[in-house]
Amino acid sequence: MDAHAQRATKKNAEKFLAEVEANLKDLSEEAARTAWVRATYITYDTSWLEARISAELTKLSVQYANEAKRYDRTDLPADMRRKMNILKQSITLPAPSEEGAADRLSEITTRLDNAYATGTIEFGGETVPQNQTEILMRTLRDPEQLEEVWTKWRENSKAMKDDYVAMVEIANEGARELGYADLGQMWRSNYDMDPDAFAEEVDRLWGQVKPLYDNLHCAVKYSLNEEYGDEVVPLDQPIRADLLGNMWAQSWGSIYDLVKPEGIEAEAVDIEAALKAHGYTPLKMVQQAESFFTSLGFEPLPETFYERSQITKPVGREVVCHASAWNLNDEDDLRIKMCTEVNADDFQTVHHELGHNFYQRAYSKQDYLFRNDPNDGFHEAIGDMVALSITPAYLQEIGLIDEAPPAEADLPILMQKALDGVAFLPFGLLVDKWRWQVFSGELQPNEWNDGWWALREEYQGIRPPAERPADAFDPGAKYHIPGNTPYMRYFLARILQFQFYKAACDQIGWEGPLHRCSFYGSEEVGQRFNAMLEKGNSQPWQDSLEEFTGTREMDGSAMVEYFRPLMDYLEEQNAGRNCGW
Ligand code: X8Z
Ligand code: ZN
Repeated sequence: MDAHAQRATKKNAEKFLAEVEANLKDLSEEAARTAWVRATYITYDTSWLEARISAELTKLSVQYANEAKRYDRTDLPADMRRKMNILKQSITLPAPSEEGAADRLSEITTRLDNAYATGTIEFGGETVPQNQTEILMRTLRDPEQLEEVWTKWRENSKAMKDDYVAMVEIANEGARELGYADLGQMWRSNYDMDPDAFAEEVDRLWGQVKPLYDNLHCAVKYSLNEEYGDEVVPLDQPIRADLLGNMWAQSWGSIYDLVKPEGIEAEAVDIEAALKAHGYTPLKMVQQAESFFTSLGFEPLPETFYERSQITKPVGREVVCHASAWNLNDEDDLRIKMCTEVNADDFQTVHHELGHNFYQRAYSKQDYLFRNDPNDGFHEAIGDMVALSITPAYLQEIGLIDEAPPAEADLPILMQKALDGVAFLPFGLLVDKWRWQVFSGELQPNEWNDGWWALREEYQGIRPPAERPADAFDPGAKYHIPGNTPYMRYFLARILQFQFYKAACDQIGWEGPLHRCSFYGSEEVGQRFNAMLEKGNSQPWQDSLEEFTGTREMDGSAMVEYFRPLMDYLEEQNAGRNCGW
């Protein structure tokens, strides 16, 4: 069809959308299968194939985005208008139409993703692959060794910088061609609200939960000071980033043993120990997570899920270990790709990933362009909302622990959860604050690393273990930067997860303290939840949120309520302390 010959009538818009949906469905299935093969078997050839098809998909998506603009002034029904908007807004990395740009862009992005996945460090006389470096950061306790692993992992990302510079230039040009000021503005445009209002919205949400973070930060700083002394953890400075039990200091659950509440005998449940004591394998962890969803009335995963998923790291070939969930054909070819180990983090992550899969299945009956979430925080919140129901009572019910801990264990349990969920908030917020500054040119390439650390200090109150070298590209040490996955979704998800959870607990008539609620086994919650999931991206997120929770606003107060007992305790502990940084 010669698009330019068509007049921008409603009838032509209908024809246009039908053609777009058919063609994108076809090409994206092929692209997804190619991407799967590359991510689970990284070679020169699989990378070549993926780069080629992803360039083709980018070109087609950009072409359709431009054609959609022709209907900007046509009077269209709401669903068609929404599809046009989706076409114009939803390309993560657009290329300009200039010959060769899309190909260059996808060569770069494939190379960046591979560089991250295949990065290694030399430590203790061994070559350690990416996913094992994460485990070292979780388990080592010697500050010198932690600094060594932390610093060596960031040697890998230095080499990514030139590619990243070129990528930003091309994708920004692509965004400008589509009518945006820069790529950051394009990303912020995808939330059923004005892009500037969205930036204010995330700051508002952060303001709601920041007191919780500040108190957690203070308590952790003092505990680490006790453990490591004034020299390693001076009380008047941000915390050293490598001491927090995580490669990026984004969630701190692994240092629970160092920072657990004092003077309380009861302990949080040691999930890793419980999994190991009960002979859990990675496969069994996935099946356990699946059974949570089926307890809500969701259909079991298809056989092919277990045949085709990558649940553990295969031997003898390079793969992308960073966890992800896929629907290869938009019907029922659901899979996860993980390098699962038996530990608490991965138990959380299998729930997270299955949340994606059950969501993908729920909206698969929508028209092609609506097969997504209405706000990218939703996708990330589903599995995490379910994981909040992993209470001691639930763990006892599934036989992972013999006895539920006494009520005094509430504080340690909340502390454990806060170390992951609350600690994550400023990190979730700042990754894209940094990218927004990079895309807008507010930060120039020679300022990128310092700009990164300025945000890390401002929001997280952390600092690098030593001054960073001039050629460092530390943001590249986090998967989502070379992987080009927008990150604000995880911040939103952290807020939404508690909102969804509180709504589900209200639906089952829960009257106890919020943090003890588990909606395991509630088909009523399952049905109402599924009703929201099925809608996919066919309506604004405000409508979907309202249908499930009764409110049209994202709101951090459910999270604040959940952690209220911990907040009271922390405020008491921190009274008179030198908090802040
Ligand atoms: O990337 C993920 C998921 C895949 S969508 C494993 N997450 C973020 C991260 O690891 O940085 C989940 C929590 C935040
Ligand atoms: Zn996810």
